Amino acid sequence: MSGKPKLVTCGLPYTNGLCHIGHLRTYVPADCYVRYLRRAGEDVLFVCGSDNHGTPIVVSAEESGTTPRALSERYHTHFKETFERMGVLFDHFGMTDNKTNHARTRSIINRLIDRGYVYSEIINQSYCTSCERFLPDRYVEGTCPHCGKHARGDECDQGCGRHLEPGEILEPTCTVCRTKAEIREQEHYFFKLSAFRDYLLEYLKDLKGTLNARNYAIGWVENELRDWCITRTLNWGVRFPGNEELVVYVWVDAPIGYISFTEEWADAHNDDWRRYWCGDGEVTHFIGSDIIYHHCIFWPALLQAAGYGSPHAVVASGMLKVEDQKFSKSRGYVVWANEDYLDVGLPSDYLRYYLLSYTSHTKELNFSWKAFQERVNNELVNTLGNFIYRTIYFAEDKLGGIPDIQPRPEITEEIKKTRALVDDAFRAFDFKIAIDGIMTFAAFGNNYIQKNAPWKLMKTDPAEAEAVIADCLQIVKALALLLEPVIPDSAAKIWAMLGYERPISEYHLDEADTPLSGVTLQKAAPLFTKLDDEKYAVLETTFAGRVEAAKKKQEAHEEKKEMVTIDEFGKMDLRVGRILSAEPIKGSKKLLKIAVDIGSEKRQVVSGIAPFYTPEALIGSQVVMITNLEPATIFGVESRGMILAAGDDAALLLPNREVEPGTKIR
Ligand code: B3M
Ligand code: ZN
Repeated sequence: MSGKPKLVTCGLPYTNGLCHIGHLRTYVPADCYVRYLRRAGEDVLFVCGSDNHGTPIVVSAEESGTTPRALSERYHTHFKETFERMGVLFDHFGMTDNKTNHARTRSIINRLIDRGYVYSEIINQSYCTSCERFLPDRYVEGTCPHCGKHARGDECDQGCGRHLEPGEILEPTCTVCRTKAEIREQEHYFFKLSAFRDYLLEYLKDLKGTLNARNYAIGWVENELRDWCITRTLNWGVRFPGNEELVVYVWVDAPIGYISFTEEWADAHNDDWRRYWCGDGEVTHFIGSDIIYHHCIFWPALLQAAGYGSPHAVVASGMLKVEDQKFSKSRGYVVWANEDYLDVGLPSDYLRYYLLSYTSHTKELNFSWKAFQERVNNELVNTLGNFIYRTIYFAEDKLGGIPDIQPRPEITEEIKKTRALVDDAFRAFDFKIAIDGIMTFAAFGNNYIQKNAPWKLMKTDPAEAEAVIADCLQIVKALALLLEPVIPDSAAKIWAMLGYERPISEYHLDEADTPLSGVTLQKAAPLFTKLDDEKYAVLETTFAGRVEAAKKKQEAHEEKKEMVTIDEFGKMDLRVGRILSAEPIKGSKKLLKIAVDIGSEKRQVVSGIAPFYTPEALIGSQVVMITNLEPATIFGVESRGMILAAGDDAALLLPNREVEPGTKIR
């Protein structure tokens, strides 16, 4: 324990999409870490908020016919509520578009300008002549200049993962109207990131957190450090203090949100945010590994330049798979927090347990419903739930409460051993190791009760039965405290069953090996419910349906790609004509040779409508035909055009009133 005030943050969710398992992969461990620190008696503050700026949100708002602010508020509420439902409890959840953040961002930028870390430069930028605007970030698509893969706006998200500066993308296309963009000059402002090379190399050496974050960042800094363009041509965001026509790049005001959310919390709690950001406080950022660059390079340099303290640790979660496939919303390999999970009645603790214990925090996590079912049933229900239920049930039902006996030293020893392992593991962000340790301890409890069989001892040696149950109750108490960071709802239930009236969140982990006293045991109730095969089948079917639907959508999208433009349609010369004559073609049962008056001339075509019309019935009828179809010779007869008909039995298309032959169709 360092005694320093600690601040923990999570990467801010953009307000243009719903909460999914990808978010939870980072937020749940952060919450677990914070809960652990609190159980260990640390002074810790947990803040987050929604990221409201940037082009993706403007584009989404445009698409759904609303304003970026309204869209942001809607998703902001969604995230806030979903996190609460998942037991991810922030002390404060702010919005980057709020006043505090506008003010803090402008103040920091002014500092950077005063200190000479910002310069302006005329740069080439993509410009869409059809939309008549510059194309910042997500408004442009093209080819990554580094790896040649398809890239979107400010990042090569399908290729090398690099950040792309404005104007860098090759073969730029406007994402709104699909017009090829042209390159135009515009004045923008840059942050002198390159001046921080030495500082960053020193800083990164000591950066705490997970090694993936530190090592990637060191590699990038050693390789090359380019200045960052920190302004954008957009009408949504924090106005740039040096030129009010521009806004600040979202990746500047988003991390500054971490500071302004701390400010908002401090204002409401009569505290001083500076003790976290400008004093000896320790800031720990939990993020996804795709934003290591922003948090380990850009952000600490910005803070250093503006005279703030630097983050103490960056914890980056590994990649995510869903049912063995790379996580992908568009391909349906996703689990939506509400729709797929909470709303179908699944308890938040089960998913928390899965996410935290599946693998090491920095490794690839695969979510599958089958593995989920197995782990819930085998580990939560069979090992943990079973032991706790048996212990409390036996004590309450057979012994009438908590025996007045101290736990044996070997039990207290086991608790201390587990506690030490768990302390080390949580502090090292090794959530899986911590949980494995706790579950080993639960299995120890299970063995202990099984081996000693107090139900048998009751007949032969009731005093010994009481001693065994006193030991088991102590194990249950320790398990509740150790598991609170992992499965807080279940831990709270155990705590209440043990008879505590004050919530478990008010207790220190040191309580784990102090005997239960002054509490009255409550009736045992099962903690976890088995996920039966029927329920599993429903979950699996829903998932498969989503993947199928995504595939269909993708196919429809591809078909759409084959659509013709209005210009292409305009190339077809469609006209109304009148049939002058029609006669069978020798050797063919299907074809008729037809002469059509198309105003300017008499045109001969071959048409496959003989099965449906006698020649006599056709003469005099108006038809629609394409007149500039390439000529062809069919059964030795020249055909110059085609009469249009609908369906398999060739219903002829006609104007709904008589028009002059030769009238153009448009
Ligand atoms: N809004 C989301 C992401 O790129 C982005 C995080 C901001 S953290 C300051 O994961
Ligand atoms: Zn355009």
